[in-house]
Amino acid sequence: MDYLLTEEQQMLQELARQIAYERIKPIRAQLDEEEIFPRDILADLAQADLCGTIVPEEFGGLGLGCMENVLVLEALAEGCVGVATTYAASFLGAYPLLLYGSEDQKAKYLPPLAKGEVLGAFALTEPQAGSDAGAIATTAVKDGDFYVLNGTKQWITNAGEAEFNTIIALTDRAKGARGASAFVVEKSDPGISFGKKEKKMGIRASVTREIILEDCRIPKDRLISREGLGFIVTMKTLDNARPGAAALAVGLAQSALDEAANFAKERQQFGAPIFSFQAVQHLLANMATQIEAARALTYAVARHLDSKPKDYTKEGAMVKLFATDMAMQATIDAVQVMGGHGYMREYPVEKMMRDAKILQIYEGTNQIMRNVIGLALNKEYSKKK
Ligand code: COS
Repeated sequence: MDYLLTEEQQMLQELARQIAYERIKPIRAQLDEEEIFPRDILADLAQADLCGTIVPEEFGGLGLGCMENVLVLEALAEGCVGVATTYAASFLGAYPLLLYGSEDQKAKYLPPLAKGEVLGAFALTEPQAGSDAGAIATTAVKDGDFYVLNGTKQWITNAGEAEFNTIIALTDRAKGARGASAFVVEKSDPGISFGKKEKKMGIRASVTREIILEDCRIPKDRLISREGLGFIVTMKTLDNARPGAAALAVGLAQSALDEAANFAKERQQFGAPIFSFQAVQHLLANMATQIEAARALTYAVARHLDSKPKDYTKEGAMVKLFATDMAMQATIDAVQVMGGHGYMREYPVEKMMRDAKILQIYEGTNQIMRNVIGLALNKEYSKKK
């Protein structure tokens, strides 16, 4: 379908696709199998000037919007969601700065990110605070010109690899979520350490670790915005990132459809290619229809965000929910079309099915997405007569 992309958007999409098909796809099985962090591919992305898409030009980026971001993420996910997650998680770490950082903070952290010299990470989740983001227990206590942080962050993408981490911690315990604040903590700061590399079902090229903060002392100018704004910083960060998760889902599902359709053309049963059987065509038809619907919604929400609306929480949740549920089903169906072959690690769709699962979980589970949409609807309809 023609989505009326500008010439610049088409070029960006082509560039990211080229990296996905020429650099990522040939080695994605190895990255998955051996759990290799994709440093070389990140270097290719940096060389192609793709690390600063959403970073403003004055901080060394391309100054592009959500639409361009989703086009790049979709293309990279056609190659490998593990690699694409690594790239996307770096922006997740940067959103608090992009949205709420001071000029000095932006000038310090964004130019090296845009050049691809450093990675970012975003740390909210804790052992006892997952879906219940307001239940975090990590604390940040002011001590003269410093803050001292204590606590443990869990399942943090890029942790240990990222040079800077945006950390959400309580500056006022009594106020709970409303006493949360956001900080930048550097990998080399005293008192920060990282847990072991987690063994995951999918996205195994990406790295997931704990961040352990033990009397981690950071200068007070690492506070993002002001004390007490951490929960809002978090929610807005996630609102901005969720169309990206949807784009990963669309790219992944498209790749699964391509594999299944190409297989169905070649695979002969009952004396004919299995593509000629309606039972198989129906599975492919459902996949293609659902993928196109998710892509259209992803682009529509991205363009909506680029129009700078005041509130986009509902739309961010809707697109994440729809596209990632779609990708789970599409990858299951791709395995089904390919039957025994699909179940074998020799073929890429079993990895795609494993990779799809996390999309329904990270950046807010799809159960939480429904809650968020429900709350927004409740608010909307209670205003209507
Ligand atoms: N944008 C701006 N403000 C928001 C917001 C948003 N998207 N969502 C909530 N807020 C505000 C609320 O308006 C409220 O403000 P007031 O204190 O002024 O009333 C405050 O934040 C607290 O909101 P709420 O009472 O709804 O908080 P809850 O503790 O009930 O949490 C959910 C709500 C479930 C939405 C939140 O915990 C959440 O998003 N959880 C999922 C976390 C997640 O995605 N984790 C993934 C790991 S990070 S990759």
